[in-house]
Amino acid sequence: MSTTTSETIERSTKTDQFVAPDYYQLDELLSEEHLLVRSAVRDWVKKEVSPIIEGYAEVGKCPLHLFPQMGALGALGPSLPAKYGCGGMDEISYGIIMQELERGDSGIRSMASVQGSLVMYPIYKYGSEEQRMKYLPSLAKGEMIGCFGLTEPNHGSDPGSMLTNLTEDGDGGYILNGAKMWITNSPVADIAVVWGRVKNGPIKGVIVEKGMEGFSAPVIKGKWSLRASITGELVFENVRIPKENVLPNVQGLKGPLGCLSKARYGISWGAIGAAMDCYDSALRYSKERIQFNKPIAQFQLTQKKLAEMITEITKAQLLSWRLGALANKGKASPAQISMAKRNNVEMAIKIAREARQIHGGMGITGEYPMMRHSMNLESVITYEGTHDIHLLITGMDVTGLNAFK
Ligand code: TGC
Ligand code: FAD
Repeated sequence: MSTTTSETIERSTKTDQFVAPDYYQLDELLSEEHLLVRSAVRDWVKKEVSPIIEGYAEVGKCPLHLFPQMGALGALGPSLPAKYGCGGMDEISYGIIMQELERGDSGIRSMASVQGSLVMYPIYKYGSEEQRMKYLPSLAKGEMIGCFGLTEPNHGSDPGSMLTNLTEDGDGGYILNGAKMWITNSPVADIAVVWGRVKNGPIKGVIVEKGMEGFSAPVIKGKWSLRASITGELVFENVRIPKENVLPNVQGLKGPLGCLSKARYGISWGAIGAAMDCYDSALRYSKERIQFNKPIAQFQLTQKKLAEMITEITKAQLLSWRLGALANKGKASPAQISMAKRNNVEMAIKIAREARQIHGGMGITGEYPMMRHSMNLESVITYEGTHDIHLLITGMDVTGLNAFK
């Protein structure tokens, strides 16, 4: 694993004063375990993420040294079984972890959600016992980094038309050719879970390992969003995939889409974290900032902004909590997950913008988190299915008519 040293980025001495809003006393709906998990991750974010994140985002570096720390916290694959070194937690705990990580930064949540939901989950769900035992414990500890390759240069919203292909190689293995685009963590990943179409056959998943001949993962530069997360391509030129690296227990697009359901659920919680951070900063700033001899919080227009923010955050919290309760019973449908991802990310992006306005000119600086969250959320509203794709999934669910075909 390549690393970016934390020494190169100065730690901020500013105290993270975040206080989470809980307007409807939703903490009463959480168990002791949920509260403990939340407090552990919140404290860690205050101590290890808040002091460095603006610095990393500014220079466009990924704080890879946080991977093993997230592993130690149990934030990587938290709801997978303890047998594989994971937390065995429920879906609400998983959501809370994503909320707290994204309160720090969407890029940090991305590191954890790709690792847990898009790499560890498919290996657990679709892999053999040998594959689980080989990869999951190291991934859970953050000693190994994984990435997920579905999107291609010419096939984003429509992954079913993918060109990446697998040609049978006689002994149950394949020869992999093609390219994937916009892949979180790919340049630093030790393994990639990659989806390709078997020639004249179904889509299958394979585990590609760093160093396999014909495999490269160039970085994508010039991002103004998720600057503390590393994104790249995956390029396969006649890469030989042995049988033991083929995921045996799934075929078809439902394989990768099943992983996306898990990750989108986490994002619905994560976006609440980003929104809470912006709201909290705006509330504090508006009570401290004096104009016309009054705190700006005393002006009706500021109160309207803050009142609308807390209303939307509260609605999103209720939506994700209920989704989590359904997920715990195995009853959260993909369309319900789409609704929550879409609603909560849009809610967060709007709040980041309004909170920025409340901070006036100061709001455009890295002294406050809104611009960073705002820019990050431009990716979050696009990846894991765009805002409009999720709208069409809801539309399809309620009408029974498919706008994609
Ligand atoms: P369609 O015919 O509707 O479905 C094919 C099969 O899949 C099943 N299915 C699902 N299963 C589980 N979860 C879901 N969410 C599912 N959605 C569909 C479906 O039942 C069917 O099963 P079967 O047994 O009949 O074969 O497929 P389609 O080709 O018409 O596409 C539908 C559409 C457009 C909704 C889908 O392709 C889609 O969701 N597109 C968006 C693509 C996307 O979200 N890409 C994300 C890439 S990964 C990423 O962005 C990571 S960011 C990471 C980070 O940093 O956090
Ligand atoms: P397109 O599909 O080309 O969409 C362009 C526009 O057309 C969008 O507004 C879309 O809503 C609209 N559109 C498309 N189809 C329709 C339709 N039927 N009706 C109406 N409007 C439509 N992918 C991975 O596989 N793994 C990763 O780890 C990963 N990480 C990412 C990290 C970042 C920072 C980003 C930005 C993306 C990442 N992605 C990843 C890719 C991401 O999932 C795609 O960008 C996303 O699915 C959209 O695909 P696209 O960019 O090709 O846009």
